[in-house]
Amino acid sequence: CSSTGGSSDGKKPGGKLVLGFAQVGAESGWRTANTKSVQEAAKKAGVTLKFSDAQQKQENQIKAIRSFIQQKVDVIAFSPVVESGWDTVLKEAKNAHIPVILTDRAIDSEDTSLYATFLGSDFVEEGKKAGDWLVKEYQGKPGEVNIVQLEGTTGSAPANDRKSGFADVIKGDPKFKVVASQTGDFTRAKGKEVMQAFLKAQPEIDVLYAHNDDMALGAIQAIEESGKKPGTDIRIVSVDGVKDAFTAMSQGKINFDVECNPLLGDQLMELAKKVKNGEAVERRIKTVEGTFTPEQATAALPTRQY
Ligand code: GYE
Repeated sequence: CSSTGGSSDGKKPGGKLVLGFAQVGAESGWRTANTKSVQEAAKKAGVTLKFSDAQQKQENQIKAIRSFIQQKVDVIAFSPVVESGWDTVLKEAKNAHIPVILTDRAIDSEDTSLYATFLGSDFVEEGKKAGDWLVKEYQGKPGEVNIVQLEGTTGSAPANDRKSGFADVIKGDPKFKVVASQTGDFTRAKGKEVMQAFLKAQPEIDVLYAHNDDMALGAIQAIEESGKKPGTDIRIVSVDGVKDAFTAMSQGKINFDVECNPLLGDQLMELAKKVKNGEAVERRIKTVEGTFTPEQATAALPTRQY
């Protein structure tokens, strides 16, 4: 790679690190909080952020990454919409000597030299936590437990992993039956629509497992419109831990929420500076997160940031 080092390529205005960030979209409260965190952290760290919103489409993310390569940004970070199909574009980044950081979601590429590090949650663990709660909740109670599942975006790491982590735990007891499972694309509107279909097709639903809070919140509307009580007639376990879900929990409409932390901005800026300087970073950085009962959610609500 040869560079004339001139200012014509628009690189490093004022010597600042230039970070290209290809976001998934604005599909959920979690995502909005994540975007805000990245934008605020960039400002604080003096990083020039080139931000792109892919509207949940992989092709848009690929285009954004190519444009970052063309603009010769210092570092590229992105939260991959789906797990597969990234090798070609990431090889282009590698050939251009631009380090890549995966934030929030992983890819399934076997070539781990295509990215410097992956910062985000352990989604399998989150699915397991949801399953653990369910097993405890129905311990010693006879009878089948009919579960419907609202899956996240098809092919995305959080949908794949939250599904498998949950399945792993509940398979230990045959009374747990997932009677219907479909994607709601992590949005409220889709969550509501798919829950309406579940309610029509399934005579007996005991539990809803939603891969994120926005789908759970959409489903709550569908359940209420059908004349049933969310949280009571149909017990609900969800993932994320956003404010709106905590409000629903304080009203008894969600029974358990597994936390997924969207505030990755500061850590991302730190990592970007390090990889830019060629410093060694850990390959996998997991976010620390907990779980919430309705009591805990109600207590946390006044100070919840997102
Ligand atoms: O749970 C969901 C969002 O990738 C962890 O994406 C993220 C997920 C999050 O749309 O609300």
